[in-house]
Amino acid sequence: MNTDTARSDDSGDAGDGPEYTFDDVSVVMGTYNEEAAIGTVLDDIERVTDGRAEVVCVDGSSDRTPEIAREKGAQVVEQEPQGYGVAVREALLTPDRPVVVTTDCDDTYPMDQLPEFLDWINRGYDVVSGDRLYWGAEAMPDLNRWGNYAFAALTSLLMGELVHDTTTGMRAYRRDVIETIRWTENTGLSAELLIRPQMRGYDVREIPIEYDERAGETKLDPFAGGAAIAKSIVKVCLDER
Ligand SMILES: Nc1nc2c(ncn2[C@@H]2O[C@H](COP(=O)(O)OP(=O)(O)O)[C@@H](O)[C@H]2O)c(=O)[nH]1
Ligand SMILES: [Mg+2]
Repeated sequence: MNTDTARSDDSGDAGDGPEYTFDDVSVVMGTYNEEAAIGTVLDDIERVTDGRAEVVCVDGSSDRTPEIAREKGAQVVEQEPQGYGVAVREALLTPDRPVVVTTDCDDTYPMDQLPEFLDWINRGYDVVSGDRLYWGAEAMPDLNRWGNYAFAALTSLLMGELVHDTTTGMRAYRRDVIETIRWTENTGLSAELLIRPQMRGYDVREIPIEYDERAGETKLDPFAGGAAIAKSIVKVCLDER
């Protein structure tokens, strides 16, 4: 995996694949009572992609989140709330555009960096992963930040390769990566979505991203969720060996 921006083989484009634009991109997310954030998140995507990226929300809300999403032009797939990974897996598999970007619907992730994610896909990468910890993630609660450092260390140890942020919610994927691999995890899906492609030899790249304070309440219990993620990391790494 590679995070430095000055690698010589990154300078040109990949040459072979097509050059994707936002007409080829779906931005997808699970949404669960995100009334406080969804308007801003969808407006940001619209502004940054000139309204060209398609948006898919897999929604389990009991508040006005799905109405707001539809008003703003997103495709809403209704689903009983069953956890992060169940929603995000459905969200990843719903669109058919060649590039899929995941985000949380909580206004923490920088939609302004969508062009950078697309750029790295166009340079030939299969997975582009937003590294929240690179700039320190001061807006993240301390417990989450230390947990995320620990998850990255555990993953690096088990994979035998350095990874800086295993549990980030903002990534771009080529569609064939999503469709080729069978996904098994729920709370740990974000880690699985990085580990399996990396251990199967896909070209994975981390890029530094900004991380903002959350709008609205977190849907993840830090202790139960953290334990589930650690378990997924161990299971998936052993599985891929
Ligand atoms: N549809 C659906 N979305 C969910 C569920 N659990 C979490 N989400 C969404 O997944 C994203 C990540 O959850 P979040 O609370 O931000 O987790 P955190 O970033 O770890 O604090 C958010 O957009 C949530 O609304 C669920 O059970 N169903
Ligand atoms: Mg979040």
